Amino acid sequence: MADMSVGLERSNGIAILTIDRPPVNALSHELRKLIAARLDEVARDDAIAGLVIACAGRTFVAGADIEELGLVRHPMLRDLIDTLERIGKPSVAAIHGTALGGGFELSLGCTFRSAIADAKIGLPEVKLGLLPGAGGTVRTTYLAGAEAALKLAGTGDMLDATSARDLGLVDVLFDSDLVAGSVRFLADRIAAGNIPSPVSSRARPAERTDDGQLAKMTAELCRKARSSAPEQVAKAVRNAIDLSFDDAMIEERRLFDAAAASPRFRALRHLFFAERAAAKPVETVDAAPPRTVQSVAVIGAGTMGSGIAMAFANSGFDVVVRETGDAALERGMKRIRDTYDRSVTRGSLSREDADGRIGRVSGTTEAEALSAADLIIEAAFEDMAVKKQIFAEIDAIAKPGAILATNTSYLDVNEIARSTRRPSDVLGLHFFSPANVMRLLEVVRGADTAPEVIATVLKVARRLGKQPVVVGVCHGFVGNRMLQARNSQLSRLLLDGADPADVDAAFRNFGWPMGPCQMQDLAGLDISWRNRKALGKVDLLPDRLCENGRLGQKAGKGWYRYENGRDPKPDAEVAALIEELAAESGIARRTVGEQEIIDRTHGPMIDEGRRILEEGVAARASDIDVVWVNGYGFPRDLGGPMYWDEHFRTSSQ
Ligand code: T1G
Repeated sequence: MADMSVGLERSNGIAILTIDRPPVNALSHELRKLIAARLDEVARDDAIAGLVIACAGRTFVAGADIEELGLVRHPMLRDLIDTLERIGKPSVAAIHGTALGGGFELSLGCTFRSAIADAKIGLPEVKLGLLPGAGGTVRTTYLAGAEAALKLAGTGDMLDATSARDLGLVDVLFDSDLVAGSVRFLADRIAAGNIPSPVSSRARPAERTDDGQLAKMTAELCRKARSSAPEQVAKAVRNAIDLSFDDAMIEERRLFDAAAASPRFRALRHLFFAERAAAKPVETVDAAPPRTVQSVAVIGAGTMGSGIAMAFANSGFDVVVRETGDAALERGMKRIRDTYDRSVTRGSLSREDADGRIGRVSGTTEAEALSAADLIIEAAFEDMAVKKQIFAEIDAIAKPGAILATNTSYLDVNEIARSTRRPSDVLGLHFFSPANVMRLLEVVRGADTAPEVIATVLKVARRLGKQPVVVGVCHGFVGNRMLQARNSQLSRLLLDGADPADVDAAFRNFGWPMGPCQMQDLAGLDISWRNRKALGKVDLLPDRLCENGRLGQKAGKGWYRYENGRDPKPDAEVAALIEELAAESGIARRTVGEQEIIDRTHGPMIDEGRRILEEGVAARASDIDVVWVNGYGFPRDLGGPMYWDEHFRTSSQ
């Protein structure tokens, strides 16, 4: 109890209830009891004409306490909000920070909502496989209509205060003095006698929302989320239109209870806390304060280098991209300009924003330009000799305290660090392509990397909006090492009797966005072909595809053929090649079912994950889950590979 409080002050007949439970005022059972007691005090005090609910700290209530979800502990949030509506006195929720989930629902129990200009509201429950469980779908539909309610609760995205005001979800905005302004606003409305009824008593939206439109929106929401969770939101919104308020609330609660009891919610709750734990690794507990990073240099303007440069420019960093030759530099800078221009054309970025980001990226062929950088990221050719030569060069130029990072996706970071005189300032920052889009960032801790260097790059990762996971050094670190294991039996599966379309269909049915064959065609079969040759390894089937120029989508053919450039079509040539190689290997082909495909790909992947944990390359099984859902598209509803293995994998696997 000591770490939370609910204060109550009085100001000229207006009570100010202040919730204070760091870090985000999450509505735990204990907090709900304290709030209920204060509401009872307000209801019984005739000297109180109105109530402002505010929060201390960095944000208004950011939701129910996710740890407690699914537990029945009275007062339930739904009941607390009903009590708030019935205290018989007008109220204002004064919103700052992010009023999310149960926090925004609490505000909907008030007569009014006020917000500071940079506040946000949201109903992110769908990202946990849930739906709002305390009236959020019903009251939002009453205030803003069905389509707005479905969009807000179906995407789970935050809405800025101005947009919320335009939708009727917020009544008044303040540039400053939120609480004082809210007290004055309420006092004026009371004096004018201009007090609307509680949201639950207001008329439902008049317009008849088109069922077809809601259905179309729902399908699109599910497609984008790669989940059926938005369907529950749509049902609750539909009920808000068709049923009485009370009946709609009963139905919302029924839908919520079912969702909160589901394995999908438990998997997504696991990931919620796993992602936060991964960003706070044990290494940085006693670390010195993070260093300042504002100027960043990227070495290499290829696909990865330009993507990394954009990731930093998107987050307000100044970036200099260094290439050795003018032509390569111009290609990279053009790739950056073209990418932003496409975003403007698509309408996802304003011209002004795009120009601002382009303006933050400069190009050079001069090594000396690197000397001012706080952080230098090498994104050059995936070859140890090249990288060691680059690191020796930048070690001589970089200023003291600069952090030197390699974007290698496989190679030994310790060997690279040893090519410098500052190994404690060297580590790996493994971005995933496209680096300006993919959230995962494997932070590869070298044997000599200083804890404060880890703490510094974690702070940078947060500013980039990346999901960092600190991993140790081994071939392929966590993600790519397990990817190799997952694909280790792919060729043999195909020779045994599956075809590429069977394998990819099994993966899609499992929940992957696409299967390994299509993924390899997309990335280019020549990448792993080059890797195998460098390691002196042979994989007959893909080697033969590459030898026949079937390098993937970019070559118009790989495992599949691509007539119109993108859609994979099974190719008789590949089928014949598989038959031929099977015969050469004396393999009698047979039917290979979906379960066998999953067993023989996911089984080796999990075994490799266990070895990674035993070796300490990953600190936690949940870190491996975070790598896979954020870097490789492992279905979030299954919690990540290690969680899936423990909670979903059937015994036959
Ligand atoms: N419950 C419990 N802990 C929470 C929490 C929550 N709702 N939100 C954050 N935390 C913890 C988090 O684990 C971390 O802990 C610390 O707060 C800082 O979080 C009935 C059922 C608010 C945007 O889904 O989106 O309401 O690691 O690192 O980056 O209908 O936290 O420090 O020990 O993320 O500044 C709905 C979830 C719940 C919002 C802040 N609400 N939170 O981001 O900090 S379900 C949510 C967030 C619900 C009702 C339903 C973010 C944030 P630790 P952080 P941040």
